[in-house]
Amino acid sequence: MNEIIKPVFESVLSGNAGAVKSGVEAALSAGMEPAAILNEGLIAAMSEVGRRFEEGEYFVPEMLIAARAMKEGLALLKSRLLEADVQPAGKVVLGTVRGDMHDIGKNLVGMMLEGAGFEVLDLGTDVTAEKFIAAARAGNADLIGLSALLTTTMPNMKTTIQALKSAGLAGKVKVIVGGAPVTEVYARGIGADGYAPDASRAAALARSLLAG
Ligand code: B1M
Repeated sequence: MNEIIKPVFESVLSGNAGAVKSGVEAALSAGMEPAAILNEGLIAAMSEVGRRFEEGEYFVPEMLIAARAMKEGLALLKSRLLEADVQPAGKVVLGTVRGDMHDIGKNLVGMMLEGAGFEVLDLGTDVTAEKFIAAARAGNADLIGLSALLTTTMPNMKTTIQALKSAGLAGKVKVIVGGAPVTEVYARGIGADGYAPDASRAAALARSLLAG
């Protein structure tokens, strides 16, 4: 890794938002391409954060702090990326399903997806199937992410997937699901395209589903 991008990478890992900002500014001043700063600095660091989380070296707080620091760098780069017409890895519509107000895990999933280069439209909590459909259509989404934390709201994932099918979006938009009570078997049973047990694996799953 070159000396220009190293401070960005390391500051994301340590969750130092100020240092991420100054590192991105320094890399831009040194003439580094915005897309390279994104890929080699921010995305590479978030993928390392994901690896450490999966291996039990990082926990939710470290992941949250790193993701927030990454967001500061991303905010600085956004206009430059648009000018350079750098395309996102994909467009994701994300939300917690109807009746469910839990959003901490869903927010973390959104941050990891952004860290992996996706454009994320977060619809918040208590999101109806109709809202998911309208947002996916309006935003030309590639993927929808459904989160649920309650056994009583999990069935609304199924309702949402059925409504997507009725709306003719099945096959055009992939659906991934997650949340503490959700399992791989449940996800398969309701017709989701994938399940991830945590935010890091949700980003990896989104990448693999949209890769081919
Ligand atoms: Co609630 N709550 N809560 N709660 N709450 C749980 C979920 C519960 C297990 C607590 C318990 O009883 N032990 C229980 C559910 C029981 C059940 O359904 N069987 C429960 C209950 C009952 C309730 C209320 C009904 C309580 C009441 O009012 N009587 C009520 C419901 C409100 C509603 O939603 N309509 C309620 C309310 C609340 C608060 C508002 C107080 C608060 C939410 C604050 C907020 O989110 N802004 C709250 C909290 C904080 C919790 C606990 C304690 C923590 C949840 C959390 O944030 N975890 C929770 C107990 C627990 O889980 N230990 C509990 C941290 C977060 C990082 O993890 O959300 O699992 P998690 O997300 C993970 C993965 O699941 C995954 O990645 C994340 C990060 O790695 N993931 C995805 C999540 N979404 C994903 C989507 C994906 C992929 C992966 O793809 C799209």
